[in-house]
Amino acid sequence: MNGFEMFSLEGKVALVTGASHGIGFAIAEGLASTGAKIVFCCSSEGSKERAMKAYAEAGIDAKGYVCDVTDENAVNAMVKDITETLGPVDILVNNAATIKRMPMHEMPLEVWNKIINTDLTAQFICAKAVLPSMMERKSGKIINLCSMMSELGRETVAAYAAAKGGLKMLTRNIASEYGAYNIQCNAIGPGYIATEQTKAIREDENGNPTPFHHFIMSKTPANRWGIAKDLMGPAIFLASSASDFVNGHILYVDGGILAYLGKQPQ
Ligand code: GCO
Repeated sequence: MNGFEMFSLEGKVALVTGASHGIGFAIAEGLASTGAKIVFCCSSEGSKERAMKAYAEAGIDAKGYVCDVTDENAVNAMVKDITETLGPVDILVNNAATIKRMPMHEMPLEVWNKIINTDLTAQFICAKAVLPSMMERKSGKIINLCSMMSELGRETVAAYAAAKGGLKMLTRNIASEYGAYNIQCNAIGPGYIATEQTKAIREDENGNPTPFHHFIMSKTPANRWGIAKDLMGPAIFLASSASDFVNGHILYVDGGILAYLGKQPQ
């Protein structure tokens, strides 16, 4: 197998959750560019329609579902339909997630539960739905989207950090439990990426950089926010045979944040 063949996803079915926009969309674009058939799901008809347009504009023939990934029956029905129409899922990218920033001592239990459900339990549900067929076929790739918050805490993101830290261990556990079936489960841990999700912490209401923006700059050796496309290469690697002996790894794509103490005050 040469280098190009190693990274090829020709003939593979990739399910990317929450891939109507942002990081999920960029990852789907990356996987499609190396030959994968893209299936995505999102939470409403409206975002599915907008996404279908965006995929068509990018020249990608994607199949979209509206699916609540925290609902096991809905996920199982979607996976069944994908299997019957396109074939079994070869690559699962657990990307869908949510965040709510507020002090923990003010966080209603419902908010905590919603974040844990969406950012941790849904990933269990989706992986569980695709594992039996991957085990039978002795082949499969599961990629979880972790975060800086899988390693570090900060004010206002208690539930998100707890879920993303849990997802890191779920990644290692899936790798441990199913590695013998030639299933690789790894994670991508994006650093601070300029997406809709981070808009509120990047810009004030007039579009000017926030103090948090300057803080992130001082923490990022690359001296810039990431862009969603920075995740494409790492996703292709973890979805392809190039990573067949890489298992339980968290690949941080953070411009160096986790290696750096931070810029000294001038
Ligand atoms: C925050 C959150 C997220 C980040 C991300 C960092 O600091 O508010 O952690 O907004 O996007 O997950 O990896």
